[in-house]
Amino acid sequence: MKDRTLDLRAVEILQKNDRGLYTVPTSGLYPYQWNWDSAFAALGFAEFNLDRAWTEIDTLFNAQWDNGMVPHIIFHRRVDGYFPGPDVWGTNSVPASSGITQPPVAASIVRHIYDHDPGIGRAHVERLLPKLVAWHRWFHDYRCEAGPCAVTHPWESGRDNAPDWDAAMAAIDTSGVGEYTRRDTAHVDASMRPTKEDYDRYLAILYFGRDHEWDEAAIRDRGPFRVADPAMSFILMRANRDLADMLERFGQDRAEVDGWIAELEAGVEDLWNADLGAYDARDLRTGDFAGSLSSGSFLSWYGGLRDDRMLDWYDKVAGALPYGVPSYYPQGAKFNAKRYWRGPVWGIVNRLIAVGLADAGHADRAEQLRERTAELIRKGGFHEYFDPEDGSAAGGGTFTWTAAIWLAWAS
Ligand code: 9WN
Repeated sequence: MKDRTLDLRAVEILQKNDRGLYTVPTSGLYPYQWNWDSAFAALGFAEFNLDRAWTEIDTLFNAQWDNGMVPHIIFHRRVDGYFPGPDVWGTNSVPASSGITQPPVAASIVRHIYDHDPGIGRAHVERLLPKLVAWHRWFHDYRCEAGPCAVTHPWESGRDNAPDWDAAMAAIDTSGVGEYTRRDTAHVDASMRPTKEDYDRYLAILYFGRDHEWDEAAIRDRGPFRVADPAMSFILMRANRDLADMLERFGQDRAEVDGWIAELEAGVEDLWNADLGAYDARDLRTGDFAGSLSSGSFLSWYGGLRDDRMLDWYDKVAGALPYGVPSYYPQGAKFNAKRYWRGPVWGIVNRLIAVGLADAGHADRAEQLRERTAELIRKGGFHEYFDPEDGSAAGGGTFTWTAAIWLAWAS
């Protein structure tokens, strides 16, 4: 049933987080433009202001690097309160930005928004298509290389402290990191955030990129962290399908993108962990599986795979707790209901999983996931994420992407 009060509140949150040409995830904790947050913001804006939705995407792609990379944070103007800020990244880009990327949900959202009103969207899509192709080509050159898609920093995955990265993170040398002051724990309780050891390693990996002047070949070949990620692979696979579809509709050649889809389809087979019976992250430096069943594994349907190998696990994980798909499986030893990506449930991930489930013919499960997500928001408001055991709200408040998925999907 539609809830007019919550609809209005969601619109109000998007407007409050709107900085004119881009939207912050939430003021205070995240005062800049983040890549996949921004794409989700556009999804939400499209429900009531299509022009503003296109502006969001246009601003994001105006920050694209010459090599095709679209950064994970864009520091349009200096704001106090977030660490690590532009000076720490040292990318010298204009506008200032971080040196890594984030999950490429943008092409799929562009296609979704275009379908709202092709008349309004046509000129935007025409301008965006070459930029999207360049970004995806960058992924295939520097992150996938004819295999599954890897992340070179946990922040790149958007799932910062997921247990998926634990083994690879344990190998990071933090001896050169030195002193620094975190800002996140001034905004939210430290027990909900990554640990100090995590942050030391995040910085050590960042410093490698900065010391190599963000040279992608060096990061690819010698970077300290390189983990193939099912979530990134499936999101890129889906984004490639949506991009190929748009290219075709605009009378352009889709062969290169079709090639990438085929490579990813073959590549994700390397991520099937037969012992776990699931898609699993894999450290490309050692070849070892993480042995971690996270919500990203359930994006195989979203990626477009039509086998149901993940269905038993889905029912076990989604059925274990009352509120949707936890970021790490509750049966796992590392499950923590409050600590960020080690257990809590995220509305945006639920939406991605549900879109895939519906496409693959599992409409009942998709609808149940939507309803459970809506229930979380009705109970706890538009928070960053939620405890999957009792549904309590966690992390930052008045969060852009939670408001956006309410408007575009959950309500
Ligand atoms: C680092 C903004 C971002 C999200 C990520 C989430 C968190 C940043 C942080 O916040 O990451 O990029 O400082 O914790 O993990 O998914 O995009 O909402």
